[in-house]
Amino acid sequence: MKIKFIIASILSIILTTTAVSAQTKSAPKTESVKIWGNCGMCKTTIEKAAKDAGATTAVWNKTTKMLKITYLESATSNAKIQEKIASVGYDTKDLTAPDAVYNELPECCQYERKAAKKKLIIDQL
Ligand SMILES: [Cu+2]
Repeated sequence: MKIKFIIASILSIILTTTAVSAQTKSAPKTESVKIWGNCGMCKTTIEKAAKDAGATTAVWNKTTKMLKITYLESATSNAKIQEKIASVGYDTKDLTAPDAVYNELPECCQYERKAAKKKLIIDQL
């Protein structure tokens, strides 16, 4: 009787541990990444691009320029999401959007670019 109880206890511990580790593996990852942009329209485009790249949630803050993303590692990655955002015209922490795409953005969305900022610093030296 006692042995049965011990076996049952051990089994339930193993099952719980397995369930927890499986949950950790499939748990969504939350990260913040800087995306250059201007206005509410930029916000819509950036968030849509992130979701198109597989993010489950994407919220861009116009003031801080930080994009908060959650995603499943089995579905996408931070790099893939940044690639998609850069491809629609927005500079990201690791990537610079193609000039041709940036130039096609509506006038209100022509934000001060990451590269332009760097150049400005060099010009001032
Ligand atoms: Cu905009």
